Amino acid sequence: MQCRRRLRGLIAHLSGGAISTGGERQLARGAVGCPATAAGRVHSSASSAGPLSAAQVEQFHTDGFLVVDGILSVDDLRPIQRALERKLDRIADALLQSGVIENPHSELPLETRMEALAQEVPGLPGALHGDRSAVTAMRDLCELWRAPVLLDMVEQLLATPEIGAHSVINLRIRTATPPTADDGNTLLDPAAVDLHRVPAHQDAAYLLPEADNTLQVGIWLPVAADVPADGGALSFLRGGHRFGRCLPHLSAQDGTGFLSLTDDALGELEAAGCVPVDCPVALGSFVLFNNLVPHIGLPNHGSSTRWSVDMRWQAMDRPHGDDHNSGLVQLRSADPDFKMQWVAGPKATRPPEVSEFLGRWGEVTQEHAARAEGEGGAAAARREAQLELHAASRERVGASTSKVKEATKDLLPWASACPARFWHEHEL
Ligand SMILES: O=C(O)CCC(=O)C(=O)O
Repeated sequence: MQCRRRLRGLIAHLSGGAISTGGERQLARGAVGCPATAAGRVHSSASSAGPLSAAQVEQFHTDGFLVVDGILSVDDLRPIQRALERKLDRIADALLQSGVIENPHSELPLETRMEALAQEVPGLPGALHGDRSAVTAMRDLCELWRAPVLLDMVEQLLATPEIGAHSVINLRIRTATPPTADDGNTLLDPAAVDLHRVPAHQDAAYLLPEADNTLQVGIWLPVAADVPADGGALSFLRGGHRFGRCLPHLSAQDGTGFLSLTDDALGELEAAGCVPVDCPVALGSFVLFNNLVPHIGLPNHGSSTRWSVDMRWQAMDRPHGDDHNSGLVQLRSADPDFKMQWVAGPKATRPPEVSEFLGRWGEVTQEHAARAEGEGGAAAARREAQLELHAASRERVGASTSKVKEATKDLLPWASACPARFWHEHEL
């Protein structure tokens, strides 16, 4: 599948409402791809035999992302769909028994059923997304994570057979963007916040700096239905990983808890000629991406929920940077005696100066807040409005999430557990 390139302002895509220090800008038209300015992130483009062609391996390293068709099929995803349906059945039943909902909408398929349930229970998608242990307890997802054909492909990209599964894995349930939400999420209506829309970021920003120079190969795939560009697809800034560093991020300040690249950082990417490329993905296809390539989740203007999974792999001998989940699970090795076990290695150690909530970006956020206040007027008013919205949407959804947690507490883990004790390693 071809990615469709749309030259429109990346800042206009921003959902997180990063504290803006400038007006909206449009990305420059015409330039394609950032120059290779990065030192120290040279990855071999030589590919061992595997499912990707040499051209695809090259494209992944050049662009920072790659849409791949024909390696998985729709049938490969059926077990995951069935597991999600079973899980949702049990959750809806528990919500019904507890009086949280009146209608379990059992007759609907995954995509529209979640839409109907989330109308009544806005905390439901987030509660499912947020429960990583329930995700890694899904046998069928774990099987996909270590599927030999995917590991063959990852081995081509990492140029090593010593492959670990990174602990950042998400089941995302991206309900339709509220019709009243604008692209910047700046309306002062907590119900209009698109809580599942991910602002522009580099994945590395969520981890400790120790992992900035580790190549992590992310995979993002729809698991229920095709994802068209306007159905909550991802958009990548082509070549943005070749800056070779993690650019400054701020708290999105809109109730989502996400991080967002600063306007200055986006300006730097724009000046280097990086352009956004929207990537619609058909069921059975997927996008691979580098942990330093900037990307965002586009709004879901469809009428159904986008169910997707994203997970990551990296070389076992590189820092993973995750201090609050777990470490790596080794999935493959050249050692003939290697026997895969669902046991995660150690967490990274959080340096004392890294704050709990914003990771390493607390200082940048404070600095921007001070700058906005100093500027007074529109910037300060915007910040104030965003903080209010943040608080209101947290309150609204938080109350709903608590009800979901209470009603479903006996269900954990929701799906069949992995063969060994992988999910035991996680903190609930
Ligand atoms: O699924 C989305 O909307 C965002 C995914 C993402 O940003 C990621 O997997 O890093």
